[in-house]
Amino acid sequence: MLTASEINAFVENGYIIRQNALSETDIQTYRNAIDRILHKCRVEGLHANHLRYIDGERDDIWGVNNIFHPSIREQALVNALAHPEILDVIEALIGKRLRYHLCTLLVSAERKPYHINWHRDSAPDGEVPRETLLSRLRSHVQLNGALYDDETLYIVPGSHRRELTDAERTVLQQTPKAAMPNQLTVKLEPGDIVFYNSSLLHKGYNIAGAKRQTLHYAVVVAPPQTKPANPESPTSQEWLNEPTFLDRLPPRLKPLFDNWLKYG
Ligand SMILES: O=C(O)CCC(=O)C(=O)O
Repeated sequence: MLTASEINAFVENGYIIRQNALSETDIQTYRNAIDRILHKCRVEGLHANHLRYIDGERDDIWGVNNIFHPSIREQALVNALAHPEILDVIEALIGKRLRYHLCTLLVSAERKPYHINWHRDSAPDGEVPRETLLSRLRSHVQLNGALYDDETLYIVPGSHRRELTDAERTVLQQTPKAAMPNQLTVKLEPGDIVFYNSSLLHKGYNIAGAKRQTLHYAVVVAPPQTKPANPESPTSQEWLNEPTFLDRLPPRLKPLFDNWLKYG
């Protein structure tokens, strides 16, 4: 599924882009599903506590979290996680023992510019010890799957495997949206997917409001089978424990959600 050089690029550079991973039919199916979700969120006012609001003000959004919540769930977007061009790639990058982490949508805002600060997902200030970063080289995969042309994600290739440079620290502390040395704009066409390490320094920038609908999913390596389960089920996203959700999961996704329920 992946060449050795693609796997090596993911480890070394922190990302790989798979072009034309999604078919025209996939793209249209996912766009239609996202249109329905956005209608529910923006027009019907559903799911309000799970939206990514611009500037924290509840009048414009750049994303929808927890898209498997029953009030907005679209089976096509559940099935998308099992798409061979997604799940086979994730397995090739980090192995077959997986746990669900998040499924989110990233969308263009309607009225306000979208520009978020440089960060690593686990540390908004970017300060993570090198040993921790090195322990995460194949611990998880995050992806942006574009359904329209998407040049919103900016990254610093290779930054996931080292501590901040002085120049990066200065940007993060003083001008956290400014140009970063060695930054790269991830350019995706509809159907392209970038798979990346979320410890990369990255930011989102869609100042002109170009139409965006992008799947933003993440999967992590599950703990070893010998690790005892958490005595209590996870308290967040409790709907992932409902038979109406679990019974309709594609078979390949069942272990990912079993591990979510087991380890939280
Ligand atoms: O808009 C993007 O692609 C970046 C999103 C992001 O940085 C995040 O969700 O942490």
